[in-house]
Amino acid sequence: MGEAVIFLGPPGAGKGTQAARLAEELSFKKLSTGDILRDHVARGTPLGQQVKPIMDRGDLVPDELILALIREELADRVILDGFPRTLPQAEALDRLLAETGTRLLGVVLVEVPEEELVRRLLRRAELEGRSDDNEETIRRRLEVYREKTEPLVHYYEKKGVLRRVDGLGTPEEVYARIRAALGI
Ligand code: B4P
Repeated sequence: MGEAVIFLGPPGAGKGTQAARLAEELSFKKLSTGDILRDHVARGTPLGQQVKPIMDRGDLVPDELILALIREELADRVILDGFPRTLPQAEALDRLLAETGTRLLGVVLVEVPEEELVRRLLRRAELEGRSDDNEETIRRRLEVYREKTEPLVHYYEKKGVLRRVDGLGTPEEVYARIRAALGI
């Protein structure tokens, strides 16, 4: 029987950072839809060419493209970073987990105030130069998060699997809170 952990939270909350560490320590596969899409863009694949303008605007890539990626990449023990991001994605994931007999260990919601999110993403823009880390796109990504992804908080809360974690502080402090919240 497989096991999965989901990381949920606004852009810049530290999901990618925390998911990477948890995956390494638990020997789970980290599946980041953002990383997979950026890799396609960098390699100039047909999918990459299709999604680049969408990502540069800060909008979400269509659900059917994301679901095809997830079906290909899902593993036995997996940390999902940046997926699901819409209700149809969450419903499709539920079906996939049921089909593969995978148990959801928890959904970690990393909570960070908006001013701090913008500050972190602008700092990353200076360090890494990601094309979607400019102020206009960051505002759009936050808007899309509130509209499309935030409803998942209620969705998972109703299922009793949501674990809220304060994302302020050092990555080390946040990580300790996540381990405690998941009880693993
Ligand atoms: P993502 O790659 O998922 O981008 P993100 O939401 O910005 O999160 P990320 O993981 O990069 O940032 P993090 O919070 O870890 O998505 C990018 C785009 O891909 C989307 O806009 C969309 O177009 C597309 N996409 C991806 N998945 C999709 C899906 N399922 N459906 C549709 N479209 C999809 O970290 C941010 C920064 O904060 C980092 O620089 C980090 O170093 C720093 N940081 C982390 N923890 C910190 C801490 N405690 N203190 C200070 N800084 C910290």
